[in-house]
Amino acid sequence: MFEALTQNFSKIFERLRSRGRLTEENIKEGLREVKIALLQADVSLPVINEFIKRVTERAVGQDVVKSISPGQQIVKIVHDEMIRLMSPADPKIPFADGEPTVIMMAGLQGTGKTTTCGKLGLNLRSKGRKPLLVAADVKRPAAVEQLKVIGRQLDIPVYAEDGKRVVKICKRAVEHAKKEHFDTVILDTAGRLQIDEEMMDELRKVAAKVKPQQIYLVVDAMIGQDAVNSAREFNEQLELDGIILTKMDGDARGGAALSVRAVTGKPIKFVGVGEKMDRLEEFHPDRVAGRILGMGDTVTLVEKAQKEMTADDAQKLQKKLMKGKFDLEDFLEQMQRMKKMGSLGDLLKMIPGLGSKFEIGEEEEREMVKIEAIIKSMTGEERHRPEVIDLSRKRRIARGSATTTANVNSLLKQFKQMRKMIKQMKSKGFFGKMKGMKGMAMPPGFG
Ligand SMILES: Nc1nc2c(ncn2[C@@H]2O[C@H](COP(=O)(O)OP(=O)(O)OP(=O)(O)O)[C@@H](O)[C@H]2O)c(=O)[nH]1
Ligand SMILES: [Mg+2]
Repeated sequence: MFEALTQNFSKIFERLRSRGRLTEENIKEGLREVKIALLQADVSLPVINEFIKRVTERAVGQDVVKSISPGQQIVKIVHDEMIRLMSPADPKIPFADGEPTVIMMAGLQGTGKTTTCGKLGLNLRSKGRKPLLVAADVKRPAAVEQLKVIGRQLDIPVYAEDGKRVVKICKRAVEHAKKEHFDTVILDTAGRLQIDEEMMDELRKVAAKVKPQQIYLVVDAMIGQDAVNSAREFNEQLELDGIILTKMDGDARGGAALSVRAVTGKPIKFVGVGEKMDRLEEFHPDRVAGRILGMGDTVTLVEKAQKEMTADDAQKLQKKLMKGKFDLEDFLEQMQRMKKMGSLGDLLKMIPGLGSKFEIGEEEEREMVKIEAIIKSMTGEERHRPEVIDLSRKRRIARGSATTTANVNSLLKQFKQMRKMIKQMKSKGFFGKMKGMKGMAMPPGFG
């Protein structure tokens, strides 16, 4: 998510950072570009205008802090304002005491309500709750079946009735939950293509009679501006407690995430990031802002890295990198560290300005297992000086690692590219900038 926006921001900030001093003129120019980037990401205009206004006020009125460049200062202001725009988000669900907590999903057709009921059920069960899913969408017979399939898949019970009276079904579902000791009841309601009176009326009735503790609006992030408009309408008709943004994994431009809180005043609770049942995440504005701006989730990364790597190790590594002495042995060592720290893909995404350029999925993770085997089949000399590896050595290494010479070739090629990249980064002063981050481990590919 947010790839395009992140790329735009990276470019804008690179330009701003490279200026030694910022004048009002180039602040203005930079912010004009910020505005265009936000428009392209489908953020609504009034939200953007307010945003730019606040950033300008803060940027112009601010004293120049000596230790950081004015460009960095602007990045920080934009970052802070972006967090403010999406805050507070509070992913916690206030559970009722001594009776089942009822959560109602509402939203337009096809936004992901039914899927999200399953996802949320799974999420809450992993936190020790005992959820019951309720088929309160009686408009389409297939809708009940869809929820049942999800329930079976997750092993979460589904309450369904044949009748058409939604309020009655929901009420009886809550009674059933009490009797069977379910502590969380999730209502899957019907969607419509457009917001119509009948649907709103039905939702209002359920809200009034069943009194859900939480009403969440499920919003499809892919439909951009329309998502924000429908959220506004729902918000006027129902007492919403929060918003769940779905399909943030697609080519969603992300604008909905930035506007929806400002427009409704309601917090984003969760985001759906895939069709699978475990693809639901809590929404944290600070992390999202960090990702959008390409500043990465530096704090998390540094914390994780510190657990695995002492400052001494980091310094040794950095020295090697600066001297261009990084070899396959170091590469292997880094890779093993990274593995301990979690998925490589997740970590790469956190690297400021770089993550978005490297997509690492399951396949690449498997690839890493291969790489490890290949390096382990090399002699010390080969690891230090890969250029000595000729065809017969390649064959031996391939045999030893149960791979092919093509695999060995591709690793050697990658390593060569990586060395080239390190050189480039060195000449751009990248490592100098990293000095402040002691204990920061560089992932493979970056050192
Ligand atoms: N990629 C992706 N797809 C999603 C996500 N959430 C839901 N979907 C897909 O969106 C489609 C519609 O999801 P449903 O859960 O059936 O939507 P609904 O709101 O219940 O639809 P109606 O009941 O017809 O109003 C399905 O194909 C889901 O797999 C998500 O976070 N990411
Ligand atoms: Mg549905």
